Amino acid sequence: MKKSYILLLCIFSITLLGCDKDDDNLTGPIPFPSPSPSPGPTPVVDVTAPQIQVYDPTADDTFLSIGALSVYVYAIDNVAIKDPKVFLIDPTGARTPISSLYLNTFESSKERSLTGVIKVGGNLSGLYTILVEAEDLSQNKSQVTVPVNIIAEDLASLDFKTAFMASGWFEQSDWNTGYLDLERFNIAFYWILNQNAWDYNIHPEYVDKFGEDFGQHKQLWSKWDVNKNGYLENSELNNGMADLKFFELWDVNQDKMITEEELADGVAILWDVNKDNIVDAKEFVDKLTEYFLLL
Ligand SMILES: [Ca+2]
Ligand SMILES: [Ca+2]
Ligand SMILES: [Ca+2]
Ligand SMILES: [Ca+2]
Repeated sequence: MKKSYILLLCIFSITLLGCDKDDDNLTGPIPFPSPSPSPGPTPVVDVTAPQIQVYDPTADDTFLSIGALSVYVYAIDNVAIKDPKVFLIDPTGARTPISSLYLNTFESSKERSLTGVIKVGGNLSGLYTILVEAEDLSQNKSQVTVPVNIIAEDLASLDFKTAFMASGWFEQSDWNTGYLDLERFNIAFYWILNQNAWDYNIHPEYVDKFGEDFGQHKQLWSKWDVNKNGYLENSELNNGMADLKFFELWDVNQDKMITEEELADGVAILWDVNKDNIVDAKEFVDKLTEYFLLL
């Protein structure tokens, strides 16, 4: 009864005033006047500077000036951060921005990380510093420094192990873990065998040369390419590497991980061609340059 009364009223009011949905409230409670808008959240003053973590390089590690220096830095802020900046400071104090690092993407505006591989270059040996600066959107700044030793002397003047461990090759391959497990070990050697990062073909002559240079194995390719399709499948690489027994023999403490030192000692045995327990410059310089100085 009430409903048809409202309907009637509506029909009546359409002609005079127009009728809309709000009229459903005709019988509803009288609304309170809406309260004045509540004040917004008090703006928080950000006084906390970002935190920086340097995963690579490790403090006090040693690198050849012609080798690869891997850099991996991460910064996080409590609110929002700008892109961090990374500098190289040489022993004279000269500061050069490292602009070739890749900025990794994060969904969060609080985080940034930069990775890449640089070559220090030049002929100045000594203590260098990697300086990382981070700043948030409220101009709070923080910085972290990591000292590294750089060797700029001629390779031929160095002993093998020093030169090998300063090549930076290991740091590019260990995914910041400090060791290579079997899988990473084989992948690292795949990248040695694959001279061209843009194609996945591995050239038979190069595999043969690798065999000669790492223990005088003859015609390694024909042994490795078991299905004779001219292509090195993953399983062929893994089986081929297993046949060479590098991982097994070089893992001296048998913990199924190869450290940088175990790797250096393992290669040293193969490269000491005249078996006098010294890897001299003639024995290692060309090979180190070819296989482990990848830049
Ligand atoms: Ca902050
Ligand atoms: Ca094959
Ligand atoms: Ca080991
Ligand atoms: Ca020797």
